Amino acid sequence: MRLILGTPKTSSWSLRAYLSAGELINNATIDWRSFDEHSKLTDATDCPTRQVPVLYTDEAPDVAIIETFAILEALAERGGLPWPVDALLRARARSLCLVFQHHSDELRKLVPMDFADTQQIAQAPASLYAWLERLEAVLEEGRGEYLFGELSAADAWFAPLIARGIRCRAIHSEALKRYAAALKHTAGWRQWAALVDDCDPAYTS
Ligand SMILES: N[C@@H](CCC(=O)N[C@@H](CS)C(=O)NCC(=O)O)C(=O)O
Repeated sequence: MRLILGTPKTSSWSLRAYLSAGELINNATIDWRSFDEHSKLTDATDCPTRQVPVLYTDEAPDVAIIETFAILEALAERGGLPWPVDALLRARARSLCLVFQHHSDELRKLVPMDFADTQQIAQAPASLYAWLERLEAVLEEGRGEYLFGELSAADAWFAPLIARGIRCRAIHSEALKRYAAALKHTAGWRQWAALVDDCDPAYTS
């Protein structure tokens, strides 16, 4: 399996793909790409939409799987982080992820993910708090450490939102603090943070 991913410090879509690979990441070839000053890939070879992430599977090494949501699905089917087993929870998890995808452009621009916290963001935008509150409501349903109980693809999807919450020092409730701590303890998050030059300790402690 080959994953084409962007810079660990800032590539939030890549973080999702990386985390959702779960243990598969240990046997994956990762092709890291960087961005220019306009946030465009400096090398878009094998990236059909000139964006990352891109997944190439062992069974069809010439077929590019693009769009992060589809990559999460493909990885879950191959032993990566699963979606919730319960059908209703699975549908809710996918709905939440897709609603976020369709309504997060502004938030992504206001608070780019940055594991090195290059510039402090003193004032968290209302849209960040609104999304953190939505996650908090799911967590308070009390299924366990993660959003839908066991660690799932939905947690990989929302990891960049938690990273944005950390960047803005906007994680205040006990439920969100516990969730952020649990995410930070996952092998995937720790491996990702270790890839970031000058990773801010807030992402690892
Ligand atoms: N809708 C795409 C978005 C992917 C995306 O925006 N990737 C960013 C990196 S985080 C990228 O490749 N940016 C370069 C560009 O848009 O030119 C997906 O779900 O994968």
